Amino acid sequence: MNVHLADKEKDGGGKSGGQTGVITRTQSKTKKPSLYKVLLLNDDYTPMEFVVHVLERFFGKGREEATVIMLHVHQKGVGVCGVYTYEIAETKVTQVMDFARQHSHPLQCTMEKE
Ligand code: TYC
Repeated sequence: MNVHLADKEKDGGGKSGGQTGVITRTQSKTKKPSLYKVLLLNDDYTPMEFVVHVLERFFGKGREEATVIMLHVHQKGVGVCGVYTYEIAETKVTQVMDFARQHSHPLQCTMEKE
């Protein structure tokens, strides 16, 4: 965003000592990555204990916080498990969907841009 202000020219070398050619960035070109919420959706069939286990296993939650999130989803219909960059969020969604499928539960997990 602000590299133009920070770009400066540097000596390209050569016997004449002319200040030509080489450009050095004095400020690194960093951009904040977009963040994505990973969401769990409620359903009528997935056991509460399974959802708590998912939150512990894939989202690093302790039993207490996992239970709070699970109950929030159960009561409100949807809830946030965590916020990640795109690739991490996508991986979490895939892991949860695969795990739920392996256990024949209809649990749904999705992501949305923050
Ligand atoms: N509603 C489910 C039940 O009563 C529990 C549940 C909670 C399911 C959260 C999914 O994302 C979910 N067994």
